[in-house]
Amino acid sequence: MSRKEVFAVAQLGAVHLKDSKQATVARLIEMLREAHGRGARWITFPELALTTFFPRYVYDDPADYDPFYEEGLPSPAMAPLFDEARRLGIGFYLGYAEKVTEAGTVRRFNTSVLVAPNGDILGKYRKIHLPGTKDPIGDPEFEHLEKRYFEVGNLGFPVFKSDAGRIGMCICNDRRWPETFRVMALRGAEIFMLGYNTPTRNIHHNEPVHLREHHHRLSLESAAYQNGAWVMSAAKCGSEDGFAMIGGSSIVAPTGETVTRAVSEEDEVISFNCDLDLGAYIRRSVFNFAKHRRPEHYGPITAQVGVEIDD
Ligand code: ING
Repeated sequence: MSRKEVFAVAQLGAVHLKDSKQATVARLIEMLREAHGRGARWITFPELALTTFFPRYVYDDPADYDPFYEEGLPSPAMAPLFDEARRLGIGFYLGYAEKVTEAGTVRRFNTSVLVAPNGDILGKYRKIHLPGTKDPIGDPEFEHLEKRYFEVGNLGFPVFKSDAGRIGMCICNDRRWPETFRVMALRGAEIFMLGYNTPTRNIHHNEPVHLREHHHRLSLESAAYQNGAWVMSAAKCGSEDGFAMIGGSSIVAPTGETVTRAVSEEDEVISFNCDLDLGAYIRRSVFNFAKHRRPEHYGPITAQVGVEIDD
């Protein structure tokens, strides 16, 4: 008897600087309701889903960028979404900018929260792989200042038990690093949920635009297959105040096949009736970690940060 469960992904179109959090949350709620209409019991929202992708701008004074953050869980802006999800009995992943005071210190993270269909908060993840720079590079087309506005996550890569199986979370750039998914798979994750904001123009170098989508898809399909897990990915996309970001929200099966994806760069719900046992044969055979992994030869992966040439 296979465990079938409808999962949805809510792709969010452009959120502009002038858009209020209330208006954006209303858009998320609309998509939540559409997902409910399709029989979904879980939905994945994007990274930093309540505001425009503000790390593209240079701010010096915290008073200028603090409005982009949320305090408290749920924060006042999030509360209507939490309430409606609980009313409809839908669990969700939500990405947001987290501001928290820990031991008297104000800390800021690029965070995602996982909430169960009954409204219980299952846990949080704080983004570990922060791309871009801390200081401006001086080109307004290419600023990507996540290292300026967020600390590296301090919660590791946790996996959460849910009534739909074990769920792991990550955020955007994390998906480019295979270590992200392997750690969660070693903790039993069967489903990965992630949101992303990926500029069409590469922040590192001027590569052909079609590669943005290719690398996004490649990263997810590899992660799904190599860990025998379902991958739900939700874009915030479109042109935010003239800054374009890729769409391509998707659901990827443990076989590594993208089974459905968004076709627009607007608000769009995609969904799929996922067989949660589909990955079992992969985890029992080709990627049977206990049978085939040889950690005694993997030392450099945790012992080193960068390349070390020893010849
Ligand atoms: N965005 C981009 C991402 O990793 C990026 C940043 C783009 C890094 C292209 C490297 C290449 O998809 C976020 N928010 O991480």
